[in-house]
This record gives sequence, C-alpha cells and structure tokens, in this order.
Amino acid sequence: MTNTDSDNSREWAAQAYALLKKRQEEKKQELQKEEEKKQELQKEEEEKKQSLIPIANKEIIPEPFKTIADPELGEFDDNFTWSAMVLASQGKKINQISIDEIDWLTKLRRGLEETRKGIVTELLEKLGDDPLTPESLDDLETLLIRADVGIDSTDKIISSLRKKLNEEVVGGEAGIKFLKNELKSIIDKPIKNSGTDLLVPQKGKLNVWLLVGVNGVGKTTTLGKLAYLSSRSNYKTLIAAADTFRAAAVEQLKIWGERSSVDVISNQSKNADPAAVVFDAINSAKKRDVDLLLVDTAGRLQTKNNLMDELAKIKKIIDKKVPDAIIESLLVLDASQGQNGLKQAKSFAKSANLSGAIITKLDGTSRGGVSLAVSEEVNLPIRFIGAGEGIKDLRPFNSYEFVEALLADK
Ligand SMILES: Nc1nc2c(ncn2[C@@H]2O[C@H](COP(=O)(O)OP(=O)(O)O)[C@@H](O)[C@H]2O)c(=O)[nH]1
Ligand SMILES: [Mg+2]
Repeated sequence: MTNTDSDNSREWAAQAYALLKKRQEEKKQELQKEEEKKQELQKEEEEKKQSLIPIANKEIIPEPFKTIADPELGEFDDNFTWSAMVLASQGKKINQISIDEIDWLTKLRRGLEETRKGIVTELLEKLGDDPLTPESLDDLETLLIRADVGIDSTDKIISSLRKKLNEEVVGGEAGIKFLKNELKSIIDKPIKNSGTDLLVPQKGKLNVWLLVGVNGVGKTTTLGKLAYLSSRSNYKTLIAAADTFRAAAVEQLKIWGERSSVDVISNQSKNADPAAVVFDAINSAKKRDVDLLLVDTAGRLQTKNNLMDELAKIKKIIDKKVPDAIIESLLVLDASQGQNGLKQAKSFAKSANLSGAIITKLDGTSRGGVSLAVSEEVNLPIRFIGAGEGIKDLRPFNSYEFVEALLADK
C-alpha cells in the first residue's frame, strides 16, 4: 500500500466505522422495542393465568432461548483501521463489511503479534532506514526459522530475496512487500493445486468432513465452531461423535451442538466402535437430507496404527453406504506446537490420505510460521484457521489476510 492509498483507506475506514456504529444503534433500538413488547405480553399472560389457575398449577415459564450475541463495535482505533484497510484492499465496499469481520481480523492480527514481532519488528529495527544487505538476509533467515516457517520455505524465500538484491536496491518496506508476496505464493500453491479456493459443502450431496489429529490439538472445539459456521450458512448439519475413547468427548460435543442447534449422533456404551457411530450418523444424515456431516475422531498418538485402521474403516463405511459422498479428511494442527506439529502432519499425511489442514491456536503463539511449513513441506491446503476458544473464533482461510496479519508493519 502506498501513502496515498493508505490515506484514502483511513478515510474509508472512518466512513465504514460511522456506518457500522449507526447500524448497531438502530439494531439496539429495535431489540429494545422487541424486548418491551415481549415483557408487556408476558405481563398480560401472567395476569390472565393468575386469575384462572390456582397457584400450585402455575407453569414454569421457560428460559428464553439463548442466542449468540453479536460482537460490540469497539473503538475507532488502529485495529479497526488496519482491519478495514485489509477488507478494502480486497475490493470490499463500505456497506459490505460487518463487525464480525472486523472483529476476526483484529483477533487474528493480535494473535499473530508474537510471531510478527519475531520476524518483521526485529528485521525493521535492525535495518532502520538502510536497504537490505546480504547480512540482513542472514538475520532474516534466522528469524524465519525461529518463527517455525520451516527450512524449505525459508530457503525458498531467502534465495529469491537474494536474487532480487543482486538486481536492485531493496529498502525495508519494499523488502516486506516482497516477503509478503513470497509467503502468499507458498501458502497458495497447495490451495491452487487442489482446484478449490474455498472449501464449502457441495449442495445436493452428502459432504462428510473427518477431523483428525493427535489429542489436544483442538479437534472437538474446531468441530463445534464448524457446526456453527455451517448451520449459520444454512447447510443442514449433523455431528457424529466418533471419538469414543474419551468419556467426556461426547458431552463436550453436545454442548457445542446445542450452541448452534446441531444434533449430535453418539453411542454412550463403553468402548463403542467409532465406525458404528459413523454408520448410525450416515443413516440419520440420509434420512434428514443433511448437507454436511462433521465427524469427530479420536487422536491417540501411541496407537497410531490402530488410529489409521480406524480411519480407513470409517471411510470404507461411508464409501459403501453413500458412494457419491464427498469426503474431506482435515488434519487439525496446533500452531503452538511448531515443528512438533509439522512432524505430526507428515506422519498423518503418509498414512491417512489427507485433503486439507486446519490450523488452531494461532492466538498468542510465536510459531504461527508453521502454517508456511505445512503448505510447503506437507503440501496441504489450509482450509480454516482458529484463533481463540469462542464459537466465532474460526474462519475459512484467506491467505491474503493471513499474510497481512503476519507481516503487518505495526
Ligand atoms: N487459545 C485457543 N485454544 C484453543 C483453540 N482451539 C482449541 N483450543 C483449546 O484446546 C484445548 C483442547 O481442545 P479439544 O478440542 O478438546 O482438542 P481435541 O483433543 O483435539 O479434541 C481446549 O482447552 C480448547 O479450548 C484455539 O484456536 N485457541
Ligand atoms: Mg476431542
């Protein structure tokens, strides 16, 4: 972005902020009116009942259905301006942006702060106003490796920067811009190769998304967030609780299911067969004309072979019962595990026939660079990213936004 662009965008951001603020005020007033009306009606009902029914028979009024609150519009600050600028530079119009989007970008940028500090801030501080030199490239190499970008990606980035340095003088800002393009092309490659820019359920078919990965990386949480995204986008959604090894897993899923009004198919008996749960879930999905079936799986690393056998068995059942189902096997990776996560990804990729990755816990890690390594070294398209424990803290992956957040200059 040039200076003039950024001045225009600031002006644009201010207009967007004013519009969102106005919309929020209007919505609040509407909600207040509705609430007043509801209370009046309830009062009338109450009075009617009191006069007709003896006290002992009085019905308990059910608690109002809890909806997920919209985020509040924050201050018109640097976070808002940056997020609005990122949206504007992707061609969004003022009336097309939402508080949700601003909220998410703010969260992503904040989450990647540690990784960013380790790369950009240090590099720019060292450079000052000087252009890049071969020595500063050595520094950058160390910084990228430290941020878990991985050796292959780092080599690629440094050698193309070196080539550029041989041809022309590259200042700090131009260097960052070049770096952004390099990172983006590394992340975009497996996405382009997959032929699908954005992973969404195909209408008219049963889509089955299997979430796989080792214990604790965030499979169940991610599945809950996906159920919310999917049902909110009007896809008929169902959850299969096929992690039958953890007693608490089913309960955990039911809570997530309730939050987004998505049913959970489970089998409470001890040591139930995960494939049997999937079998039941497929039957239900067919009966209900479900668009997307989300399958939670167990992640015991120590019995990896069993795990792989189980996954194969699950896939076999789906193939047999719904031959035209679209199966996605998504590896869930915890960004904070850095190179360890990368090792897991490689071992899963060898035996589990994966079609994509979901990176979680990008909030507050200094190892966010591992996303690059997953793209370059495991060749998996990143489909979603998670940056928090809330139901809205997961979004479809957007490489432009990710790289902008990773290398923002502040
Ligand atoms: N900060 C943060 N925590 C997360 C995120 N995703 C999951 N978690 C937490 O990670 C822990 C393990 O998650 P869980 O879904 O049970 O992992 P599973 O064993 O793979 O199913 C829980 O405490 C989650 O709240 C995320 O994006 N950010
Ligand atoms: Mg789990």
